[in-house]
Amino acid sequence: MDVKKATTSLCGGLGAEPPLGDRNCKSNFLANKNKPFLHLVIIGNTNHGKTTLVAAITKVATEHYQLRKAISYAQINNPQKERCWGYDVYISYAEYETPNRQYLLMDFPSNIDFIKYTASHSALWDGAVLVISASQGVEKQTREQIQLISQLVPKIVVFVNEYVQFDKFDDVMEQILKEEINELLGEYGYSDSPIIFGSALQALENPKSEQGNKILQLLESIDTFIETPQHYLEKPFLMPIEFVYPVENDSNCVLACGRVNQGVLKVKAPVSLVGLGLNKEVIVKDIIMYGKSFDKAYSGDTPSLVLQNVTLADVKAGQVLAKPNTITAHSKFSAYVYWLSKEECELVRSYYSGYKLDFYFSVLDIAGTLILIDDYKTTSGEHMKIYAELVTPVIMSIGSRVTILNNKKRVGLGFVTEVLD
Ligand SMILES: Nc1nc2c(ncn2[C@@H]2O[C@H](COP(=O)(O)OP(=O)(O)OP(=O)(O)O)[C@@H](O)[C@H]2O)c(=O)[nH]1
Ligand SMILES: [Mg+2]
Repeated sequence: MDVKKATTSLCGGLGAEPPLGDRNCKSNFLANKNKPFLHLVIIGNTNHGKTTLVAAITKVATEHYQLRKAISYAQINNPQKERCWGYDVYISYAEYETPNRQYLLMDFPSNIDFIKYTASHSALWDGAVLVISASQGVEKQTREQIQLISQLVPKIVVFVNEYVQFDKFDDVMEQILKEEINELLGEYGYSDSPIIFGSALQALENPKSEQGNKILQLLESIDTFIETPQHYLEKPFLMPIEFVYPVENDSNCVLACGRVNQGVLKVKAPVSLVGLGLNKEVIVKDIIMYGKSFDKAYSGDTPSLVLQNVTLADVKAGQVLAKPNTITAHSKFSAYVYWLSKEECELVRSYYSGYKLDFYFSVLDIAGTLILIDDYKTTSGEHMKIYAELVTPVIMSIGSRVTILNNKKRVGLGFVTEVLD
């Protein structure tokens, strides 16, 4: 097998289970590697104007900066179906670019798609754009979405939509709405979020108008308020292994694919291969992305690493590659979990604190005890914070994905929000 050719095709997705950084493949960020590339998600209640705002953002960015093509509302409102750990999720991707950065914006057609995607992927977004309709204000779904991303997304920028329709929307009402939004964001640890008032629809219809300028203001706020995820680069290198392949004609090498969660890896550097009973130092012989060799892989990249002096029997999905002596295993954690609905789950029932379930980290299935707050019980189709204690410690970090099984049947999807012990 030609390793580079093979990894090019891997980047396009691996059948049912896409690699973690699959979304990167939709972008051409490698074409402009010296400009930071950020992932944003657009959130907000149904019908508050999310998709219109995404279209307006790409339109205004194109008109003003002339760096990329605009994407129409119709294109964004036609989401792709993706298989997400065995479940169908609908997502739209839209790219835009400013002189400083490149962005990939993700828009979900429904709240349930957003919840399923968030619950089943590791730390994903560098920031979020929250849309709130001026006429409707903050709604229950808005709060739930902020709660869901609060452990994962460092910064939120707010756009209050349909503002111009309301002649009666005076300074006092604007102030009241701002306070309501700030209070809500403050509850989940967000402070100083810029709040821009405007009309996505009018900006889309006339990007050079005053409303177009509001979108420009939004773009500038995103550029300055949402930080370039540099801090992940300063942390020690860490990459969970998602897929493993043999290297043809070289039984001393193995190809390990995944997404770099943090840090920078240099080719030929020693790394620890840890987990599933193994802790071994190995050398990274080559770093391959999109069919090309690179001398470094950065946080956010999705490389295929050629590991030297290991056999296929050593390397397994579920292990991690890390800077030597930087990681340990844990047995207690909290997680945000979506309990599969009646339509999605073969085993519908409620669980209480103390219930024994299996917690599946990548390929690793570990028995553990569920702990819920205030004697709460779980309900199918609901999402909530849980605690759990495993019988054996496993390598995990904030954002690690966990699937919950009962009697070998998947009942919940989630991600680790806190590592406790
Ligand atoms: N009058 C007015 N209508 C708007 C504005 N922004 C969006 N709309 C309209 O509101 C409706 C919903 O907008 P979308 O952008 O599809 O809303 P959404 O949040 O993506 O909706 P879902 O994807 O269904 O959750 C559409 O008919 C838009 O044309 C605005 O600023 N003013
Ligand atoms: Mg929409």
